[in-house]
Amino acid sequence: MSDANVTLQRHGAVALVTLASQNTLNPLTSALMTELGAALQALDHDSETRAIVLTGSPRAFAAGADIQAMAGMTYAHAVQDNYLAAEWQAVSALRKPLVAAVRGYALGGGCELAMICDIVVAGENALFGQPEIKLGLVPGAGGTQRLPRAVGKSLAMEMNLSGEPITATQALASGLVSRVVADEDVVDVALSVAQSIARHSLPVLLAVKAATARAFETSLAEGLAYERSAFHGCFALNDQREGCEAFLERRVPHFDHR
Ligand code: DAK
Repeated sequence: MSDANVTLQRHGAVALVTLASQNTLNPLTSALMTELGAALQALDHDSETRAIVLTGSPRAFAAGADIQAMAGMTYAHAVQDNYLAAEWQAVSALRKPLVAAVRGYALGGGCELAMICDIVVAGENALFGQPEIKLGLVPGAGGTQRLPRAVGKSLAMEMNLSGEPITATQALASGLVSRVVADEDVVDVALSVAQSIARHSLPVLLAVKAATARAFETSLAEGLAYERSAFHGCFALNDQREGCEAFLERRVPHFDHR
């Protein structure tokens, strides 16, 4: 697949999806989000793909939703069309592990898109922010919800209320990203993180992602019950037998993803 806004490269069981709009700031237009959602949903259904890396340009992961389109928006239009909801739903519904490789700006919807990803690898010059307040807007895709869960109340409030971005170093210290590396290494490091994930059993990867995501959705007791049920469910898999036997036989497991 290759089109105007999103490109796809395959690296074995890992797919590299790149936001590549003509404007290297990657404004998240409806067209771009629709293409991205379609690309990710196709990969979610592709049995050869077990992990996905999402990146942007060296200048920007993404500078947020399309301000040009929002400038003329009315409340009636936004609410009747459920503006941007469907495009973003397709991305956040992804079941396979998604690693963000962030270089440059990750602002507004760009920061929120990174937060939808399961793991974020950042370049040393990356900037994360929710500048919507400067546009007279409330963040619309997780800035008020995922951000406080990721970085805590005080920093999230500061970012959302001031609109000022934080550096990659601050993002690492606050837990928004898992690694900071040289800008030129970001995609390779994210690919290598994704490769280390993609060597595992696909149904178990899906279960681990779903169970870990539950931690942000539910009470501890309900989350633990969900996890226990997922754990018990693994005993229905060939891959559980193979994984345990391979350990005891001191060999590398050969998962058949069933
Ligand atoms: N949209 C449209 N165009 C953009 C843009 C954006 N977000 N960001 C930059 N551009 C355009 C600029 O207008 C400029 O266009 P020309 O004048 O060349 O035609 C070109 O890109 C280059 O931008 P600059 O000249 O500003 O470049 P600089 O290097 O000086 O500055 C910057 C880079 C990234 C710091 C700056 O461009 C900037 O501050 N951009 C805006 C960032 C921003 O405010 N982002 C938040 C947008 S609100 C939702 C889902 C998502 C959202 C909401 C709801 N639902 C699911 C309901 C998301 C909302 C947002 O993200």
